[in-house]
Amino acid sequence: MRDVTPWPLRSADRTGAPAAPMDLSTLSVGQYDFIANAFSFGLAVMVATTIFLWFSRSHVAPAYKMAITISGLVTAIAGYHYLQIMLSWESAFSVTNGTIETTGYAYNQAYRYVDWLLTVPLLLVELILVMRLSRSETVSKSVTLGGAAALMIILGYPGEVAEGGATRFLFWVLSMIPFVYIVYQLVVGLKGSISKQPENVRGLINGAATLVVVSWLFYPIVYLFPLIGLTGGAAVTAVEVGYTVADIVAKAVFGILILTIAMRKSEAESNASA
Ligand SMILES: *C/C=C(C)/C=C/C=C(C)/C=C/C1=C(C)CCCC1(C)C
Repeated sequence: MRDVTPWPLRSADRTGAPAAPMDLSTLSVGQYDFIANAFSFGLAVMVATTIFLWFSRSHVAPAYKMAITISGLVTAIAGYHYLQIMLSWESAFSVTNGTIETTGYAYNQAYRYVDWLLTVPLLLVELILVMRLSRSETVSKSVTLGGAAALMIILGYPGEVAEGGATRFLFWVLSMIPFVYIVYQLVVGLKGSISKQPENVRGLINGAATLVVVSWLFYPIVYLFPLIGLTGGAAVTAVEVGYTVADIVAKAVFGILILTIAMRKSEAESNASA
């Protein structure tokens, strides 16, 4: 019979193969706790940011309310998934008398990917909305950038759950194609639109586009950790904590930056009309 145990729980002795690079059975209690704490911190940040962003909607002009609603929606979706990730992590292990064992329940990587599939296009929409471009430009940029973002996540998943390093690398390469397209659009494609932004926010909008590029760059690098010599518990810790830190920067810090831009533009526009 084919072994259908999801990737993280396959261990060397059950498959007869050498330990997979991200074998969860080699995790120490300390690494398990550290990762659990990182997830808990991620959850707290996402919940707090959602509340803060949604309450701050009243401080921006009507034209920017949708951008703030969506920023809070992104952290709300992420908060929900961090709760699920935390629960899945806890049920995948049992710790007794200072020793750790896998329980047989799979730690579910799909929560992260479903989260990204929803939130990554929305993050780009946040940026596009706060720029307040023409209606047709808003729609076309949202569709092309959002579509490329979704494709990038879909192409990454098969490699994330694959056991072999070769498959992981192949899907890394495929997913990098839409990734490079998005980076190009943010660095070069938005230049014209950014130069038309009011002077007091041009720097901030450039900063937001740069924050997207830099924080998103984390993900394909973290994904490669198991392929560049990190193995076992160290690889699992680097990947899980790495993604969590990147999520906090890309969603919460970015959301606050979008709010700041929206507040400045609202203020400038009300001064101009007064
Ligand atoms: C809030 C979550 C965010 C901003 C997630 C972003 C994720 C990426 C930019 C992922 C990119 C990947 C590649 C470019 C190649 C390898 C596979 C991925 C999915 C990790």
